[in-house]
Formats: sequence, C-alpha cells, structure tokens
Amino acid sequence: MKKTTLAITALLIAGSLHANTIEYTNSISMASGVDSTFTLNKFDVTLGTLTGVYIAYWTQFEDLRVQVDNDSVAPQSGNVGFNCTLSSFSSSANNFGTINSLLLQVVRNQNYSLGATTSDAIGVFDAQPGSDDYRDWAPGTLTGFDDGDIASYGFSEYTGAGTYSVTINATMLTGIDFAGDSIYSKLNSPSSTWNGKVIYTYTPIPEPATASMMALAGLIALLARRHFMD
Ligand SMILES: [Ca+2]
Repeated sequence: MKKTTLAITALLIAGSLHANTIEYTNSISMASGVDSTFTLNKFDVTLGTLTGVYIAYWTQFEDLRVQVDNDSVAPQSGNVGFNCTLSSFSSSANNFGTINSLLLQVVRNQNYSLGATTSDAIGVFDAQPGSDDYRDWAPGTLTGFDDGDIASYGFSEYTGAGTYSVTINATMLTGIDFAGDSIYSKLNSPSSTWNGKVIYTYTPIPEPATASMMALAGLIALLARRHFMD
C-alpha cells in the first residue's frame, strides 16, 4: 500500500514539472525614416520558473509591384528594385547580440532587358502575353528575419511586470534605374510591417489542485501506515 502511494505521489510531482510555453506576438506598420515601435509582454514570474526565452523579429513587405514599359524604339536594360536599409535598431530588453539587425534589411533587385517598343501607344502598358517591351515585377512577400535564444544570464531583461519595446528605423525605397529614356513606369510601394514574437518556456508552479492532491496522497500514506500499525 505504501509503495503504491509513493508511486502516485512521484507521478503527480513529475506531472507538475513538465515545461509550458507562452507566446506573445505584436506588429506595427512601418513608415520610411521614422521610428516604429512594438511592445511584447515580459515573463510573469507568478507563472513559474523561466527556463527559456526565444525571440524573433522581422520586417515584412507585401504587395510590392513595379511595371515598366519601353516606349523607345531602341531596346534597353535596367533594374527595378526595393531596398529597406536600417538606420537604427534597439530594444529596451538587451538581446546580447542574438539579433543581427543586418538580417532585418531587405534588398531585392531585378534586371530586365526590354525590347524595342511594339505597337502600343506611349504611356500605356503593353501587357500582352509575351510582350518584349513590358515587364511586371511582383516579387510577393519579402521578409527580413532573425531569431534566437537568449542565454539564461539575460533572463532578467525579459522578466517582470509589463512589456519591453523594440524599435526600428528603416529607409525604404522602391525604384527603377534604366540607362535609356522613354520608360513608362508605375511603382507600387509595399505595405510594410515591423513584427515580433517572444516565446517563454517555464516550469509551472504546481496548481492548488495538484498541490492538494499531493497533500492528499501524503495523508493517505500516513493513514495507511497508521492502519498497519493499528
Ligand atoms: Ca511600349
């Protein structure tokens, strides 16, 4: 009887020690050349003992599109592109070099060789399939991303009430660069967001119900022992 009770008690303790995770995410729209800041929750120590901090930050660009049409009788080549360059990156919680801010930048260029203009009028897009003088660049979602784990000596930066803030300042430019003239173009700058995620791994403090069960198990053990003694 006693052995069985001890086994149950051990099982309850083991059950209360499994790692839990809690995740927070946030996002804010970015404008070129100004500070963009989001906040993420710190770890609430009343939940348990913190054993891991994973952070991920990323810039994201959607709906970027550049159309170019050669209206010259001479073929010409050039580039279309998008460039997000960081002016600054900072966090009120030290990441101890876990985040390489250069990886949050996005530089994407596409070279096009446009044929001589076809029968299309000047100032319109010759969007016929296979038209040699027109290109439509829509690279889809672009992301500058870095992530990593915070070493345990840095946990205090991510612990406590409230939030910590992460700020980026980036210059964003959508552009074209063709050597010749008579390029008709339309540039759709992307919608830009600054995003973050933090995942805390922790060992929870046993819940009152679990603690009661453990106390009950101990009481049963005690009663069983007294029963044998009687
Ligand atoms: Ca044309």
